[in-house]
Amino acid sequence: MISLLDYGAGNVRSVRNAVRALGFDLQDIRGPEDIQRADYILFPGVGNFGAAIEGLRARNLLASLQAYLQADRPFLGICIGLQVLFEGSEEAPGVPGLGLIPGQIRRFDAPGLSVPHMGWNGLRGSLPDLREKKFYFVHSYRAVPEAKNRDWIWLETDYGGPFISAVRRGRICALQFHPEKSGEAGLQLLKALLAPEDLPSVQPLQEETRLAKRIIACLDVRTNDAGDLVVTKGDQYDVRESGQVRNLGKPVDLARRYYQEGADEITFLNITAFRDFPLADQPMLEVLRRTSEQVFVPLTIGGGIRAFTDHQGRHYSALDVAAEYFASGADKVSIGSDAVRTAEQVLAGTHVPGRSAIEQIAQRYGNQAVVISIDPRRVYVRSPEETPHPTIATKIPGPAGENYCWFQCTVKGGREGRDLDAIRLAQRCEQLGAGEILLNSIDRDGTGLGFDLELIQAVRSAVSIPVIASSGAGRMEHFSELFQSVDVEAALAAGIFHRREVPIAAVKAHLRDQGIPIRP
Ligand code: 1PR
Repeated sequence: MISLLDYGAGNVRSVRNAVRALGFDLQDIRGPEDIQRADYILFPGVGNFGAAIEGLRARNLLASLQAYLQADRPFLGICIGLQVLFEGSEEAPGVPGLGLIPGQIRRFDAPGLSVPHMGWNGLRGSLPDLREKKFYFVHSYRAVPEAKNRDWIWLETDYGGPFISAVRRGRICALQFHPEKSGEAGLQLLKALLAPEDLPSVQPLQEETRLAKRIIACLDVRTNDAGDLVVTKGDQYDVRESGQVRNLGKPVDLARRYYQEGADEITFLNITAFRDFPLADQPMLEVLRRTSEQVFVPLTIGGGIRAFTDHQGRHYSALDVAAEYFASGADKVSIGSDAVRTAEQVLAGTHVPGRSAIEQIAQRYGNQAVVISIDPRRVYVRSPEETPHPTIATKIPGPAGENYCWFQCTVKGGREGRDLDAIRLAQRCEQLGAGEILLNSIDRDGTGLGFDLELIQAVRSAVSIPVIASSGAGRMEHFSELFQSVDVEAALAAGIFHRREVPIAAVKAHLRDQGIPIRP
């Protein structure tokens, strides 16, 4: 029996699903007496160090957890569940940690490094059968190996220098990465840790680990004219063919297929949620719940994340909407139209600090949980002086031979262009606390002509958070061309996978042949 310590932040549904899928029984810790009685405590954490400690304090669990750990009773921490074992964190100055392990948690700070460290990386000092495997990390702060914590270090990983990716001593173990989101390799490791007698001994490895480039499968979801929720796919955002919404399959089935084929992440975009209130969309929430029971890689959901007042005058904040998505199994939410509105307010000087969806969700669930989905379209000009927006000199001339363009933000699924460019949108959102950019291109979407490398380079060099390049993949060479020319963290594609033109495994094999790090 595993006792789950849920202090009320983030998505613990995935951990529950993974532990149950492995055949263990789970019970929730509700008070200090449950800690005293526990045989094995599992402490998953996402979000913020300070919130985790405060959550333990508010539930009166701090002292009993410390006593449990001091007595060396079986414990597995995940992510923040590792960090709280240390003395403190730069993320929450002045908030003492549990103090079991000497040292402070520090922010990644190497120059030029994208933060958060998000994606699939290796483990050094690894278990022998995990040698080739990669595991899913998502964090901005990390434990640093030092002489005083050396006897706790189990595994290390490299990202702008080495950091501690797992600690282990006696019966206490904690992982910085998410085994519950790390596919089959993660499930195997989780199983071994929850039944420690099965755990093989450690064989040190010396090689440097590398963060893999992620391949993300995207499912645009909407209700078709018959009222069924279907995966669809547009050409330059037009999803109708002969008047009908294109139906490419059922969302849960497709997500499971992509997981089995090796997708590193799955993204659902509820593409008409800007019209309807997403919490009224119970089938979409059900899709998320059922997917998270079967798919053990990160899930992102976007569409309709904004404040809303329903027919009865009841008000829902964007945080309420996001909370429902997280509770249904999402690891990240993606914000489109509302991010544009917020950035416009920031630029107009009318933004009230702390009020935006980006800030509120990042504050509660952590920056890594907030993705900004940008839907830009090229606007051509003859010279940079023709527009106040930042332009690029382009090698893809416009319809009248123009050699400059800017990237106009759109809202409502590309239906409405705004007086704001993608670069400034990305920068403002990063400042407000977004953790990642999903960069689409209306010009390239569904065309199979390859990614818009000029757009991607322009945004990549304007922000320091991870960037997912999207739209236009038509051949596997488009992925290698992307990663060889722009230092983005991930590539997202839809049509090429839905139409079974190129399997995900073939894209990965091609990238590996080109020397690009991927998760096998
Ligand atoms: O504005 O917060 O409600 O979010 C709406 C979300 O829905 C946004 O993320 C927006 O990108 C998305 N969306 C809205 N309308 C459409 C549409 O297609 N009509 N889909 C749409 C956007 C674009 C990509 C696509 C890639 C790859 N889909 O996600 O999957 O372009 O396609 P490809 O590989 O086939 O070229 P809000």
